[in-house]
Amino acid sequence: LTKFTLTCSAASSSSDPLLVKAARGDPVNRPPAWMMRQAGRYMAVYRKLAKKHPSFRERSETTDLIVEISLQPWKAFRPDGVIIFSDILTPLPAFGIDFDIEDVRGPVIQSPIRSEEGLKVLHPIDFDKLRFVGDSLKILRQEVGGHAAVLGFVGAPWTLATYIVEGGTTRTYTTIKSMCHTAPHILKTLLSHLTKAIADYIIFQVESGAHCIQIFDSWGGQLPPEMWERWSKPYIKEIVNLVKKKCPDTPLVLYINGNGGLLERMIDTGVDVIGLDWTVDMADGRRRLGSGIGVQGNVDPAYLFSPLTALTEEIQRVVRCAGPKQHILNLGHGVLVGTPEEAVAHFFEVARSLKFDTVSQ
Ligand code: 1CP
Repeated sequence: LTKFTLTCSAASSSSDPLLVKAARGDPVNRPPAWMMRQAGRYMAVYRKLAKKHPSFRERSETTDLIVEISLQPWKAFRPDGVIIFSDILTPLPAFGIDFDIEDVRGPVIQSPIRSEEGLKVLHPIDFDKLRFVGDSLKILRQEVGGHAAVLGFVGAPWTLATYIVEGGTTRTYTTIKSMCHTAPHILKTLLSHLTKAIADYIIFQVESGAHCIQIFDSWGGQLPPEMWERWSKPYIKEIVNLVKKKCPDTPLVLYINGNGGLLERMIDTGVDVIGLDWTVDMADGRRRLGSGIGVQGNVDPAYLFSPLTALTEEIQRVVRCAGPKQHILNLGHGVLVGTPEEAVAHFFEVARSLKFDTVSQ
């Protein structure tokens, strides 16, 4: 408990990593940069390791492998944020739901929850089953030694529920969307359970060493905005409330894929930074969100396949539009498979070379 108070309530200090300063809105002389899915299949070292350890669950649930994979982009590109190699589904077995990740199909949940009976498997989150996450974050914090922020992450209740109800990836979300009308109480019970478990899981990650947490509501943008207000936002808001009570200084970033229709509605979730996907113009995003909140993003991941001069210009344009305050430079979604590693290296070189007094005129 003592350790918890120490790590969670540390007030901001000048030794905080650049990314933490920017996320809080403190002055910085360039935007910190990291990439969603910066560890993964576009890297040759990752593909080599994945051949040796073909099970995704093994790769993402073994401390040594988690640390090694998380550090692969850190060693190669020196990003300002080192995200733990994990998945939004990783905590599910710790509260009663088993899953697998198959090579072609992606995430698979053998027993989707769609009924009162199905809810019976749920139990409070058991952190004994997630020791590899806590241990990895502790080691990552030592390994990057304050030179970068260690990033933890979670899935938002709605996004996790899409997998738990549909049984895997979906294009149409028809089962879960119809459940909003045919079995609202079952969906609400599931979302409430996820809310408590995910809030506890964030606090666990912060206690273990995460400087900053990203909440992925990746499929929140699949809901009509009015439905997002009812079926996703209240649960995110509750998570933010619960976490901010215990860890008031830990910045929270909220990312929704396809959030052009939701931006204004995201502001009062209470998060510190809003991730923009690449379909929103950064200048429009800033204008719509106002000055009280940070932004992250939003270079189109496809720019990493373009000539490096075009990539450089686009990074500079995005940074100019975002302005010097409270911006974390990132892509508008994850790095694509097949992305040249030279382009990723270039992205980070350009990021490090930026100076607000020269690019922001
Ligand atoms: O081994 C592999 O390469 C399998 C692909 C893969 C990887 C690399 C999966 C399966 N998960 C991951 C790791 C992962 N997942 C990270 C790594 C940390 C990093 O370097 O950024 C992160 C942040 C995630 C988060 C995640 N998983 C999200 C939210 C982010 C987003 O892309 O919007 C989602 C939606 C998932 C589910 C998931 N896991 C894996 C896949 C292929 C998917 C998406 C499937 C779908 O489209 O429904």
